Amino acid sequence: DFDIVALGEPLVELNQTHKDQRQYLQGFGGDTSNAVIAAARQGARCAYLTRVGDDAFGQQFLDLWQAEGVDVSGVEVDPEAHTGLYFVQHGPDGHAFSYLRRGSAASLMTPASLDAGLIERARFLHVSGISLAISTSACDTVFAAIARARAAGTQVSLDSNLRLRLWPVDRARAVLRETMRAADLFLPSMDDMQHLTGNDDPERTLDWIRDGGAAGVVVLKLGKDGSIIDDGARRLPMPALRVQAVDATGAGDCFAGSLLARRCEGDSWEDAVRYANAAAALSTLGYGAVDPLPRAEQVWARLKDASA
Ligand code: KDG
Repeated sequence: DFDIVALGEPLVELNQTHKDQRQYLQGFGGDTSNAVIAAARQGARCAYLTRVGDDAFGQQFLDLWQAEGVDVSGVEVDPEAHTGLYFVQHGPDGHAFSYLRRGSAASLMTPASLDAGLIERARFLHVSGISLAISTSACDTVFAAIARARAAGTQVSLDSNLRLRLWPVDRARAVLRETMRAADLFLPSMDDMQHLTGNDDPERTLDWIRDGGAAGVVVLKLGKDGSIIDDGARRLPMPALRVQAVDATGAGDCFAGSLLARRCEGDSWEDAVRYANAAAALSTLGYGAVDPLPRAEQVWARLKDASA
């Protein structure tokens, strides 16, 4: 059985590590893949549901997940399509992504080929705004996965991960609103919500989410200002850990995966969020979404320093 099964698209990462040069470091990305690897590094038993191309990058991902202890029995290999790719560029306003992913294997996922049995054997199903945005058949696949999770008593976790390159804002708002109603845990970022609601006030944003019918636990991510836990009864601000970030790519995914992993260990929301804040901060200390994801020992050491 599994703690966490995630569903979405892995993307090969080419990360500009020298600002003025045309040098890119190859790594791995894809928000839900990052999250599931982060969770595995915290000790959770994980599986990933996706489709990769029958190409060198698809094979690299299969090797990566297996090396990280992530179950790949639900990963399809598509002989006709490619594994998606993205570039990370760094500038004064942080990082920006460019994608080469249209028609990718993952975007061709369908409900019919989904290995839903894995979802029924898990505590959490984790999906994101990107899983919903990449194509209509992928969106249908996410809805089918959520239906299977709910029927089986598997909790549904949703990260907003809004990418406006992938879908128009009105569609994103409608689909994410529908999906957050089905989620036991909703993980929106303040930046994403600002695009969806037009306001930048955390309290009003949480009201919008509740008024929209979200009934589960909501953790609103405020970047360097930490996060707010709204468990339906109260709202609890949680401070962030201060670090000198090098590359924040994948920090939100590390937060999601670490939070789920700690919930599976029995942590309270408060303890799990404190841990996930520390893990996410540590994940920004190196380039790339996956390579700098911390392991449990590093997170505990950082938490110990912070409380000393
Ligand atoms: O959260 C980081 C991801 O956004 C990155 O790894 C690439 O999945 C990605 C995407 O679609 O933006």
